[in-house]
Amino acid sequence: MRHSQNPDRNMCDSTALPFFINGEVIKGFGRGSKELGIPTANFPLEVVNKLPDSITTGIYYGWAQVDDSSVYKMVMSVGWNPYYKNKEKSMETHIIHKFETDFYGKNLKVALVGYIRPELNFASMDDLINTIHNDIKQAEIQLEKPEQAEIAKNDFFKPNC
Ligand code: ADP
Ligand code: RBF
Ligand code: MG
Repeated sequence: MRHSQNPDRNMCDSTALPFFINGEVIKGFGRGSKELGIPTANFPLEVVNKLPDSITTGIYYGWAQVDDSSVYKMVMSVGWNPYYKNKEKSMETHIIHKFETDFYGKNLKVALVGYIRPELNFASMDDLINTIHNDIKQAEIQLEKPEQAEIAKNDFFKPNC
């Protein structure tokens, strides 16, 4: 069953929260987010362009899965990163889990569960990092709630979706 006329959408997609989307992990901006302890798995532009208008730019929390891994908590930034004044809209997912290796080229499934805040500009990198750490704390708290935890068990995270 496919949604009306849009060939890019199928029954695994949705338009409101929770919003489910997946795609390949590509090389990002190479700004050394990893060195700051906050690596972000980037999606290609064709995935970013699939976002419906209902998913506004900003910072979200939710669930993430790399190929057939466990489903982990995540925080995601959607937009133009005002601090860096990016020219292209991006979707960057920081998974709240320690991975032993990089996973470029793998399939990343994400469920955007809740909205935290709009994208902001910052006076310093320290302010940006501290704010992201606070986002991570918020995500950890929100995703413990039973109705949010339930979303990690959605069929979307099953192998055939
Ligand atoms: P890039 O600019 O290429 O996106 P980053 O410094 O943001 O580089 O690092 C992102 C990469 O780090 C991801 O594509 C993934 O392969 C790897 N990685 C390791 N651990 C994580 C994690 N917890 N969350 C997101 N990406 C991670
Ligand atoms: N970039 C911004 O310019 N403004 C933001 O408010 C912002 N918030 C973020 C929140 C989270 C949870 C994450 C993962 C990234 C955010 N970013 C933001 C993107 C950040 O600038 C980018 O990941 C850098 O590469 C970090 O060094
Ligand atoms: Mg990145």
